[in-house]
Amino acid sequence: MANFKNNVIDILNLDYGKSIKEASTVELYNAVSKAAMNTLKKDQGLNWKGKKVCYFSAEFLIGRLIYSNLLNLGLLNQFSELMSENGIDIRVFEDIEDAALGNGGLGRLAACFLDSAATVGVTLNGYGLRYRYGLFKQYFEDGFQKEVADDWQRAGDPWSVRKENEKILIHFKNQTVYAVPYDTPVIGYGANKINTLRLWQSEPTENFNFELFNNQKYDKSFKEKNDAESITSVLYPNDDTDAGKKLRLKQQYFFSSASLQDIVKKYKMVNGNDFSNFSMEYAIQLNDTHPVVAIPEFIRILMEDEGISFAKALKIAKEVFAYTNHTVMSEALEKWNVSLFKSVIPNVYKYVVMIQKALVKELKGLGVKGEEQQKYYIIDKNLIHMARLAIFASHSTNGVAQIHTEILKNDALHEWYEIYPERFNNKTNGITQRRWLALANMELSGFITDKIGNAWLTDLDKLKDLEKYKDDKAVMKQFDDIKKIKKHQLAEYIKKQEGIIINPDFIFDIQVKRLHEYKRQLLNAFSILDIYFGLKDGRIKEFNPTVYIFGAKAAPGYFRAKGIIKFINEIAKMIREDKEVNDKLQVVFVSNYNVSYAEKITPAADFSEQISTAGTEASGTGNMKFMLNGAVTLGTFDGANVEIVEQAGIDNNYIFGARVEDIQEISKTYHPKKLYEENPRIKKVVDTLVDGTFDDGDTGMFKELYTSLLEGASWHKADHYYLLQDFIPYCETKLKANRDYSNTYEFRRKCFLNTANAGKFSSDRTIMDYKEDIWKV
Ligand code: GL9
Repeated sequence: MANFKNNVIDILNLDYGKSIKEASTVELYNAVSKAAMNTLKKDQGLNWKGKKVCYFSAEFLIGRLIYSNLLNLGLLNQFSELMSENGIDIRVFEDIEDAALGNGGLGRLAACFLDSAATVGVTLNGYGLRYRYGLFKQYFEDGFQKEVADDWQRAGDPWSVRKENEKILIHFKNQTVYAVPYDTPVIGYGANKINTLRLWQSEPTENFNFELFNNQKYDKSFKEKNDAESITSVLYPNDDTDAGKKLRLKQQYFFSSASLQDIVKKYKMVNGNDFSNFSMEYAIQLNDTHPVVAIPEFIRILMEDEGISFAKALKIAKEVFAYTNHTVMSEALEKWNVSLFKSVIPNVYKYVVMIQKALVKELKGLGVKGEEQQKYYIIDKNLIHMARLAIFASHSTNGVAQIHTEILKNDALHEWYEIYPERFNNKTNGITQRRWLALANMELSGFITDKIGNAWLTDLDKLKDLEKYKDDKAVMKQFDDIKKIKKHQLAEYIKKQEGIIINPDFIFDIQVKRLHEYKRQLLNAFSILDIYFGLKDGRIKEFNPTVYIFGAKAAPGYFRAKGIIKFINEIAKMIREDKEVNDKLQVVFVSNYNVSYAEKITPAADFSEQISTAGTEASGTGNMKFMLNGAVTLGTFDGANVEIVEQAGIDNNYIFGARVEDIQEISKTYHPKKLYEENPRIKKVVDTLVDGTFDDGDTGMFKELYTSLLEGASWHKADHYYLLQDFIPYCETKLKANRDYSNTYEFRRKCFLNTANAGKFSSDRTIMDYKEDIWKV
């Protein structure tokens, strides 16, 4: 360890013939990473002797690894010293690309789980896809979202090791490819445990066909290579929707099959051909429906390669697999067209049919009558229902927040809960405090450690000890000062990134997350317009200056989401140019919101906007990051907001709007157009979509949003997410919160109590819950 610094110097010298001062950022990055890798003991994760959890996920949104690895290895101080000795800012690696191998919450959760499992000592290895290009990079052109490819390996990938000898053949109907593993060590805090993230890359079985090449058939010989590489070429940029594409199914099968073959091979090396012990050695957690094809593939492998009977293979599968549901959006519960499925993996389809037959037999045994059976069918009307397959052929189905699990049980998956109540359980999401507090907010983290010691780093419930300072004005002042620092830093960063100057003395009211109708960024936009008009016409007299900050990527094919981005950018421009209000109101939509941007944004928030329609956001995890960093939640009773308020107190947050039960009632007679016609405030903001206030460049986007609210479309009824229903309560709550901010001490005390009560939302706790209830490690 002591020679870590020298090691960096040696590597730079050997690899590039340069000193630290001469090295480029990329060279320095590679040298520091390599030196850190050299301090590791051999990775234990994949070859661990006890029970191993395999976390199958199509997405791991790990972000930047260098700082978190240095922290967990205890090398951050040496690194900082080395940089300051050479006059280099420790933030130098902020120019290095994030590894954005995920879309949003679901992929980020997987990354937090890796950190937490290694820290709490659970052997959990991640299995996924090594995409050549991660989630697209976003920029704005005249307020419209544009996308460019994310070449995340541009500076190299010094944290992974290619395991050439462990590559595996994957067979599709008309194609065979290699899955080549790249292993990234996952270092627990204190480096006591090192697990592995194994990502598979698709490659041709022969680099190119020499015979064809010699026959001058260049095209065909290169086609084989391209077809193979295309499987892991790009992450699907869809959030919560079913891409339904052949390539997506290929990706899912590719990594599921590779991971299973790998696991079975390792199992046999230790246990021989006796599979009766398999579920004692392995637990496989399926992160959403994306890897559910692993279940029939597992049964196929046991039957075809190991000669095990179907009944026995299904029994083992049920013991080994567990499924996590992350959303109730019906578009997101994947269903594969039978003919498409058969055109890609006909050999696996056979086993889906067998599972379907076993299901029908079991339903009969349970007394489910003929006509009631169909709603359970795994294969139904030419579609394969992946969630149904997962629930039937596993022992556990979990939701990701209390309210979400209740909705699964009582509504979305009610029929399954009726026959298998014991399979359903809740595992409220969490976030790793190492990344989201220790690294993202060193100022607050130093303050906390100064007050209560540093045990919170591995035991977040310790934050509760902060409560004893809640009436100490001097301590609240320190806490307030830290928020000021973080706001200044963010303002600096936004100036650098976006070229926009925001006032750090304003309230920072922030909504960052994927752009989706159900998350209701449009409702936030409307409320800002309402405030704008209220300030102009004198209706609003008491108002603390506020900057409303947005960050969000829209799926490239999601027309409405892109319309909402353009709309918010138009509002931002109008307000910026209006001298009458721009000393009180600002709006900024930051570009390319990603994990690293979130690390800067989260600590600077006063208000955290969590305003999804009740019953739509399964959990949310951004809400937890804001809470931990001392923001109050302005939100609905949805997802984990419910538990946040339960922990921190309803008086320390701002909750508004219809609840799940209310929505169920309201939906029966909902008439948004009536609300629009009867309430002039609603009418005024909605009309800006069509009355020429804003320009959508003749795309028809704004008109389409207007129609979606008042008339609906073939696929959704009018105002499907109840924006107009919640509009007035939202605006009133927002204005009340704004006024409350005037009492700095009282307001910061609320923020402080949020931090002090965030213990539950550590992903360390979540992992322990999975371990005890599901994995039984
Ligand atoms: C999501 C849910 O929408 C979130 O509410 C939840 O917090 C996370 C993690 O459980 O999972 N499901 C889902 O498909 N996404 C989620 O964020 N979407 C993306 O990851 C883009």
